[in-house]
Amino acid sequence: MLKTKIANREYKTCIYNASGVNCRSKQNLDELYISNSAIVLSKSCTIQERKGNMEPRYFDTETMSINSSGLPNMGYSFYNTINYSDKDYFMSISGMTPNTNIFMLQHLTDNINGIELNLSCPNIKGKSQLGYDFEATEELLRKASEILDDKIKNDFIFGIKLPPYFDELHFNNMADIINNTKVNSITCINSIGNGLVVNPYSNKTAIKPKNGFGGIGGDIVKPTALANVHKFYKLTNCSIVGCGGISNGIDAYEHILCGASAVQIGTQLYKEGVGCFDRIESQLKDFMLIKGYTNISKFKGQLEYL
Ligand code: RRO
Repeated sequence: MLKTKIANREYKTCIYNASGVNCRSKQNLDELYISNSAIVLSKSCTIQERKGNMEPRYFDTETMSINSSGLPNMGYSFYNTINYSDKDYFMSISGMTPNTNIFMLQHLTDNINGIELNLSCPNIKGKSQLGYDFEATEELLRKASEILDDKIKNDFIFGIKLPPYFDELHFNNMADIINNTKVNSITCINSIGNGLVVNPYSNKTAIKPKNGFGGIGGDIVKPTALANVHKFYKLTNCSIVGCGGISNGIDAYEHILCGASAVQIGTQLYKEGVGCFDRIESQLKDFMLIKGYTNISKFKGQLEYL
């Protein structure tokens, strides 16, 4: 019922982890591998191992999360040599410079079935999110397309993870850039960057790094996520992977209705653990039964306007 395709690759279900949650260590990745996650997606990696920002760097409530993890990861070589037999394994790449991204793309092992090039980490002090720099993004995607061209012909997934956009001009400009590259999958959205959560009783910020500023996720980002999913679904030929505000089957349904071929779980996976995949999958199936849909292709992108 939940089978889907991302670019040219087929999957038995359409739900997997958002990069950043439960995917840093080998133990985390193995948990995803044996879970009902459709794909195992790694933590965004840099060439060198990183410990990340100071703690506390994550805080959540019923409706939202804020994080400033600061790209803690085991380093590129670690993620590049992971090998799973009968489940796809994607590597998220988030080099500190365009050149290190290029290097990592040039040296991918054959174990990797796809990448998610992260253009949207909001939490590195002094560094802007690449996805908001249209010229730099265009240049990186052009070079990456050349490097990955042969792999893409063999059904490799060249995915990118975008920050949220909020303006018509930005949706159109980014879609134009993507349409001139070999990108075949777009994950919308990363956390909404540089939010600030405060505690009115203690007068303090909820997290420590960057004076409390961090990426916002959870329920409250769903309208922004759906808007980005739907815009890029309409404006590109890429598969869209929805991410943002999915904690139950109906949230997943809404993302697919707006055009997502698959969805990722971030904040809810952090709160609930890998059991969330089974639960959300069965809730999505239940809702599809009520609606009379036997396959997600029956309603994918079928959003109706008033
Ligand atoms: O590690 C992080 O602080 C982080 C990353 Br790389 C990202 O892409 N999105 C996010 O919310 N946190």
